Amino acid sequence: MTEITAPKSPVTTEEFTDRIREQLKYAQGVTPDQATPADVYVASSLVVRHYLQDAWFQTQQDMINGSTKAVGYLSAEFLMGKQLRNALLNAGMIDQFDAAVEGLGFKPQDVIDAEYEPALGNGGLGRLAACFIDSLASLGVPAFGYGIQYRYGIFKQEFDKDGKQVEKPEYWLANEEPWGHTDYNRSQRVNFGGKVVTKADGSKEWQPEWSVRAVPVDYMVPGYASGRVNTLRLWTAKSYDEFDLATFNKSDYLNAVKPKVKAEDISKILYPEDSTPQGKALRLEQQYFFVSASIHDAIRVFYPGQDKPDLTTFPDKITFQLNDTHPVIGIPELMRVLIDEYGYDWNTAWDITTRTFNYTCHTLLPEALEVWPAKLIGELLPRHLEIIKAINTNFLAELATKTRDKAKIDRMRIVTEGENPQVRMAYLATAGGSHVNGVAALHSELLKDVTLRDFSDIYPNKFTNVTNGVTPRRFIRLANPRLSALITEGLGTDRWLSDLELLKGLEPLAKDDEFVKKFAAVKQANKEDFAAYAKREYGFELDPNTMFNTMVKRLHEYKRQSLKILALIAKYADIKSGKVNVDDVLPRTVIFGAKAAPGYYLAKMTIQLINNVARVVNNDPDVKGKLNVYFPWNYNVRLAQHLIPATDLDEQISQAGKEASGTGNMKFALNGAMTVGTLDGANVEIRERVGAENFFLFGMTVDEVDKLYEEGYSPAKYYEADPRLKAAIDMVSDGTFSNGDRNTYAPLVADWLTKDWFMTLADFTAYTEIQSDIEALYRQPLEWNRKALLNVANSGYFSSDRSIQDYLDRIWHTGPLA
Ligand code: 26M
Repeated sequence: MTEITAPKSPVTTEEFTDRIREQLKYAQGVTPDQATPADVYVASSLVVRHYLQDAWFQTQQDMINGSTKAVGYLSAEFLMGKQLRNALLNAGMIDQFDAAVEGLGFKPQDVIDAEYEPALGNGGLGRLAACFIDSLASLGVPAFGYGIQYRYGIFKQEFDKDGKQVEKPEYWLANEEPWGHTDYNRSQRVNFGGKVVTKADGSKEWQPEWSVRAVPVDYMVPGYASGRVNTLRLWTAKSYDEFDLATFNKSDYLNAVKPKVKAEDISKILYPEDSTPQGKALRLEQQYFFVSASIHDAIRVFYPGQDKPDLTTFPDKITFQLNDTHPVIGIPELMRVLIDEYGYDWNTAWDITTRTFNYTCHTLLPEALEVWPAKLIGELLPRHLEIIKAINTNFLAELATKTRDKAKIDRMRIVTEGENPQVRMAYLATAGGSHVNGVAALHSELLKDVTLRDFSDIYPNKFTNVTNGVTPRRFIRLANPRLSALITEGLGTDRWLSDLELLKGLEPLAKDDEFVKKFAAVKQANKEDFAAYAKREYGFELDPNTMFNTMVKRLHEYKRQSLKILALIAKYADIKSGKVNVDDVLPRTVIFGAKAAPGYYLAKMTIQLINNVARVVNNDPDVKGKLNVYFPWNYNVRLAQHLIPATDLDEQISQAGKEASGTGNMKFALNGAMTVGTLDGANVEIRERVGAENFFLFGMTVDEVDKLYEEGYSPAKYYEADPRLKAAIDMVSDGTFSNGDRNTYAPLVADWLTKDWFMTLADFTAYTEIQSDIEALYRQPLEWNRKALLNVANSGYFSSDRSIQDYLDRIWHTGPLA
């Protein structure tokens, strides 16, 4: 008997059908005959919202009236992915939806696909925020996600005829968007610029120069089987000019409407840089915009109608998690609100503030740590600069009571000295909050020992780890229904969807050849599905009887897509030179997905190289179809959901000590892919859990990387030492992948041979050597699948439900609503 714990549908198929008809008629204004899949999508979404509405009200009421502290997850990005099917799953209405739309003459998949994916994030950090709010709601914890409703999400990626990346605006709101509920009555004024004056009583008054109206757009966040619906509140910027125009009757019409453009620019576009902050004023405006609105919103929510609320209880009402440094301006903002708007003294305000905020760091790259010129902050937020300076002064004084090491104190300054003082946001976050966490065990250690060493020396108890996780609802149940059914069959229950450690129960089944064969059949069917999808969407011809080998993530030097493509070129060169007999080559299909920041020259050149390797290799008859390279453009959540379940081998090959965690690695392991990877980020923990014998490890460790760096790294040495590496690089230089032009990739080649910051060349030999282990195992399908199944069985830890439980226990100290 299989135990089914999935939520029960609140509707029958007949009711669902009637409701869709009703929405088609009254909201869409079409008959079922006239309706398009997009109409049915909107109508169905409105029906789902309808059934979630009471739970949404109830959750908000219980939160406001109860005494359970809420979580405010402050994040500049929420990479949600499509909403409809997720909401249907969490509300228990998938079957009724499928039957209803089929009854109306539509294919459920067409209706699902009609939704435009909100791509309001760059990559890992934004997707993590989306997984976390899903888990918070599923655990029944009262929570708000607070962010920005960008009008343009991460750019839409295309490739031109030369294989170069072209960025197109992603105007995701071009069609009706049924999920967001704009609430004009709960807007907030956010001020900028101007000056600070000292009043007669010595208190400070900020006299801003201009303001923007922050209007919340609310999204339901339904928990899985929890009966709870939380809120994702994304702010959109509106101008106050309509007010001003109406009031002042300006005579110069064109000038009167001009500022409107500027105000509404604030929430216009998501910055596509995710590693090297550009220090642009508009980005700081975005950060302050959403954080200021969110703080005021929380005060409004938790102290309704109170003129003089007792804000010393604020940290008992809500805890704010800072998703990286992007919302850190919230620390001086809460100080300002408490002191200037509510009249608290500095020490009380500081106590409230430090008890309210916690900070998650997501990087180890020094160049990725956000730093703002004090001058810029002063121009945009003069009062905040004063407060930051005062925080810095107090902090340095406190440090002087804790250490006599003057050099150390100096290194820890929040505001640097000199002609162009800078504000270090990571330091401000560490000083201004209760806890700092990294996102995987290794990362948190390196944070303590390297990046924030001085801080962890003096405040060791502030530092903790919370290893990332991913939601099993979207990334197993929705993405991989076949595997989900098999897991439920194997475990005899579907409870794993809310308690993923239950996957451990699959471990004994890895000894059962019949079960392993079923598992293999699931993978094979997923590969066939993906081949059909790739054909439909991209025109690719993938052979599902080859190994599907995937590398999907942002394009970055440290992630080392170069290593993958060089190894592939080396294999191609082996075939071309006759060094290996093509008939002995294990057939592989290598699939890349990656966006490069528009200004990241080497990353964009790497994309161009991959596309041209694909063009040459796929069309070379000498290869006899043994090597295939595909680069589906515009990698996004939807493509991830199709590709991950179909992957045999996943690449996690960053230089050790550079990838904070990775979350793709978890999604692949949970979907029964094997991983080839370095000892970096969460790979370390994945390998510990699934077993070293079920993970393809290669490459230098963090210590070996450090040592080689200290000795003086010279990439050319490795080029000379490994003839296969030399052959691969020479092939890039000699025009094989650029129609004979030897200049096309010259900058990339020069970088490899003279700089190679992330030691791709040093790890090349080890990476190519591990390939024979991989191929030997793949030639034994039963053994391969046994190991892949053990990956699934032992990856339950990587549920974002577990991550959230760790945050609750170690940092937030709150829990589900009573
Ligand atoms: C900063 C300033 C200005 C404009 C943009 C940014 C910015 C945006 C996104 C900086 C970094 C951003 O994302 C970084 C990121 O995605 N980091 C990844 O976070 C994941 C979740 O913790 C980890 O798994 C990855 O290892 C880490 O690279």
